[in-house]
Amino acid sequence: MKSFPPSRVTDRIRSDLTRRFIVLRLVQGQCHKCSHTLRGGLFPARKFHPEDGDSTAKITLFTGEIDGYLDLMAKAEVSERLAEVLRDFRVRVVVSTGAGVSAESGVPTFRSAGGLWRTFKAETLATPEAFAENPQLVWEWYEFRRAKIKEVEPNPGHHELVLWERHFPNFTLITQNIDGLHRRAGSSKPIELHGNIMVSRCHKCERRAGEAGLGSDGEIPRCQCGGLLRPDVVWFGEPLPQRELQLAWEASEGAEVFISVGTSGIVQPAASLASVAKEAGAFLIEINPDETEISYKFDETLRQPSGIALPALGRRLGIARN
Ligand code: BJW
Ligand code: ZN
Repeated sequence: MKSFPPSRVTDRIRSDLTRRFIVLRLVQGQCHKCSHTLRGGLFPARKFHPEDGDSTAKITLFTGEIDGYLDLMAKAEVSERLAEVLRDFRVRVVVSTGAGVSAESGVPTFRSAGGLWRTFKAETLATPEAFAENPQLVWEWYEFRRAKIKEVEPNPGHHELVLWERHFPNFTLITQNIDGLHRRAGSSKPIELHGNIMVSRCHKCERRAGEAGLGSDGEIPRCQCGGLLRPDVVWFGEPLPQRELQLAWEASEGAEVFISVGTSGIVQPAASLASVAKEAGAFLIEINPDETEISYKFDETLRQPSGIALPALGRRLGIARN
């Protein structure tokens, strides 16, 4: 990674901040406003001062040493074969995303360092049994996560996939994510396999109830049938929504290129989609900074964060920028 003097970085960053996304790799820095010190890692710029509405001002508030600016410098090291396949805009492309694609927006993953399941126990929070046992605790946890998700913005990975949807007429986006960031970025019809955290549904009659929240006294909202509402997400041991699963399965069977982005590939049945595509003869790509349990299935891997790899691949393929 090449280092730029901060002044040069600042000019580049300012131009991208107007597009409201950027990821900085920080060695160490201190916010001159609140003196908060940050060390190492990838940070969305808005994380520094989310309350500051003027995004172009944010970088000047930050007086840290910046070790390069990842987005503009990233190269997509893909084979000629892949570039060739994707150069035909009529190719059938399926992109399947997991928590990693939202990591650069500041949404924690489940199983990587800092992931939710490293701190919280899945079985006490994300199972129907947990809800039956302690609906209050489950609701509070989801309220907390909903609030966090509302604070964040889609990142360059999400934005790039919107460009891909416009570029490839045969494009399907499948996601395990419940954060709705693909839709917020502008993807028109992501297949949400595990539901959406912003929506609630009745645990008794299954009726959807849009967005609901705990009452001011902490009371759990109820459906008109009297049943408790719950988040409209898929917990362990529950079936995936039938229509979404069928659409995802069919798209994977018909894929010529299947790109798995930011998923550990552990959770079924979503993890099987790559195999479905492979058996149907698709070319498989994995985008993930780390090796996964299913990495061996892929024809090519890009070991980069998705907010870097996807735009770099898009540029390499000549996909129109806006
Ligand atoms: C980056 C990055 C960057 C970081 N850029 N990348 C034994 C064998 C096989 C199956 C089972 C089994 N025992 C039980 C099962 C079934 C179970 C399952 O698969 N369990 C496994 C854990 C073993 N599956 C189910 O129960 C499913 N239902 C089912 O099977 O139903 C059958 C049925 C049929 C009929 C009737 C009844 C039942 C349901 C699964 C639901 C999963 N739900 C969750 C929670 C959603 C709600 C919530 O958020 O609270 O979904 S769990 C959690 O995992 C969430 C995610 O969508 C899902 C997948 O996680 P994901 O996206 O892969 O995240 P991570 O954290 O694992 O990985 C992130 C990756 O990103 C890492 O690789 C990083 O390296 C990478 N990364 N930064 C790119 N910047
Ligand atoms: Zn009901």
